[in-house]
Amino acid sequence: MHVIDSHTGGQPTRVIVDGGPDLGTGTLAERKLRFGERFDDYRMKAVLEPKCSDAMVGALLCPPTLPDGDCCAGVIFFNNSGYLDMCGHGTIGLMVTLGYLDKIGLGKHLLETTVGIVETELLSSNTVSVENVASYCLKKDVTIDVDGLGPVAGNVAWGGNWFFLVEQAPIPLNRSNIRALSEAATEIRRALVQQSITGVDGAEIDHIEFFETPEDGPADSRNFVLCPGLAYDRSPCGTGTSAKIACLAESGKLAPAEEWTQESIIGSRFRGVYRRDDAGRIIPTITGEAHIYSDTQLIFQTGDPFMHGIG
Ligand code: PYC
Repeated sequence: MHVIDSHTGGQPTRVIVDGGPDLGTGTLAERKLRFGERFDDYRMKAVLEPKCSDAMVGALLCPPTLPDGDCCAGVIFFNNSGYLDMCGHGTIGLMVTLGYLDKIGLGKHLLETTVGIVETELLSSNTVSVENVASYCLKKDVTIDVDGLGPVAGNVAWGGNWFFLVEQAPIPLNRSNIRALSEAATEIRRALVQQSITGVDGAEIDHIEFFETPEDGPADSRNFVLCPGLAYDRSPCGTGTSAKIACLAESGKLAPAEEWTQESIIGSRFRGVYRRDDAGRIIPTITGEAHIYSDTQLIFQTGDPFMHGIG
């Protein structure tokens, strides 16, 4: 399997360039289902230990399917626990990787994801902006009872994945608290399930996001995001920043085209802005940097007991 690894503000992306599964035809959402049902061993081989860390997000390149699309590619994102709909840092990593491979040049490129087409722009060999899918706040000021934390208030929002956004982080957002933050976020996720608080159509809220206002520096906000496989996002999380921008926009705290700088728990940054489309929906654009660090052939030796990863 030929893979190219990059990181976007510290958060890794592994693009399968060759040797991935043939998912056949149908919409990308149908192919994502088929990936999970029939070819999940490819996901495990690509992103589980011992070949990878838990933070890795995989990106399977697929031929685009939408009839009117002038898309340069289709993509299905996945991680250590399953499949993602959209991934902001992963899109930035993917576009930098396609540039590195000379498959695209500087400029605008449409990319098909399982939740729709996103417009990307390769601004330099390492900088990408992503105009994400329409984002919105579904439920405002929801209070849940959380074991060990008591009542926690937050917003449920969509930014390409489902998020529970907690303005008042239960613990200060610094690197020495990453384990405690992960545990607190895991309890919140569990409480959301127990208290039947979901996204649209009962979708599980599988990303938990805490915020803090930095005392100094250029960022408007620092965040900590727990991903579905319980790894934390080293980047400021593109879909999480989109969900945050949607909440700010809906509460009148951010105007169209006004810039929002989101910083991650490790200090990497995304710049975000939004526009309203003809239907009045919030369309965020996230800009960040990715760097390639490996162009690798993964080897699966006969007899390797952990060929499919440590599941
Ligand atoms: O950047 O959207 C993102 C993301 C989702 C999960 C990890 N990163």
